[in-house]
Amino acid sequence: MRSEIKELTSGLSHKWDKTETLAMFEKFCDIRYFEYEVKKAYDKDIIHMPVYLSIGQEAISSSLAVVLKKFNPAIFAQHRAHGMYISFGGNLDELRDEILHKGTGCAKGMGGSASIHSPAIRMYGHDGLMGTQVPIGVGHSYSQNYKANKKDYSIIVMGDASAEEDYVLGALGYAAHKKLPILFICEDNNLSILTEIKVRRNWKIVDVAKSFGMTVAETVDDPWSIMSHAKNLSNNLPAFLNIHTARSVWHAGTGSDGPPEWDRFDLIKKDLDNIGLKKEAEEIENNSKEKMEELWKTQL
Ligand SMILES: Cc1ncc(C[n+]2csc(CCOP(=O)(O)OP(=O)(O)O)c2C)c(N)n1
Ligand SMILES: [Mg+2]
Repeated sequence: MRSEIKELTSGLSHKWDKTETLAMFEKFCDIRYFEYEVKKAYDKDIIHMPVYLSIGQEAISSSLAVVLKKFNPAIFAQHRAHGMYISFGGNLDELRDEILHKGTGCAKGMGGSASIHSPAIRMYGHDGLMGTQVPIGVGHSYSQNYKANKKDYSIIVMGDASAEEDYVLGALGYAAHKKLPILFICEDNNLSILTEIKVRRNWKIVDVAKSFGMTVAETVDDPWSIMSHAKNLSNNLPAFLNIHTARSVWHAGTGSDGPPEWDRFDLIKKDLDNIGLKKEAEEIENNSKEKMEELWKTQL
């Protein structure tokens, strides 16, 4: 079970600009259909390293990109990072090739699914140790911002388990102390591989970030809520946003233990229908599916 969630949808969809809403949905579809193709390739034994899929969690990166891409932020994500790369405009051929370990991949085929790296979009690949992207990203931000009047934004993404690492907590404190322009995101799927939060800790990461003096917020992965929070928090950095989400597949690989507690894809489509965007949404989804099938066609 995921952590206790009271409201699955925010009711904010009708308040958002329709162009931004559709841009978010397009990114969401691109991640989902890209990863369905990864699943096909993995299940055919074409990929010989672990893959870390974001299926179920796509609303996080797709919503953040719509609101924050304009800042051209440096991005430090962790092992589950295809979504951030796709949402922030990473080259899709290079992502496919990285997952296939080809020299034409975005990390020259040496990182694989867990280390998606692209200087072109200011995204720095993960090294495999949970949470290290947090102190590294904070150090990067300090190096970019220590001179007066300089503002170079960063987004640092961690999982709910990585948030427990001691070096993450120290880095959060330092970022708060130095008032660095960083938005910290916790993709809270309630799981460390298979272990739920309730057996790992009895404290909340937002309480820790708040105690350091950061602005904090917590939400479920409704995209309109994420976009609203990201917009507000980006005026008040450093800030920490914890997002409850539901991963559909195993920690690594493509297996599943049955349907997740909720599938954000279905919930968003209902909202899009309610605000009169059903036709546009269907067209976007079909295009995205075709685009990703075409992208992988020669490899499968
Ligand atoms: C320091 C360290 N300890 C343990 C591991 C093994 N490990 C890899 S991912 C993972 C769980 C990560 O959970 P979370 O940060 O919540 O991200 P999620 O996989 O849920 O997206 C663990 C225990 C590791 N890579 N690094
Ligand atoms: Mg987790």
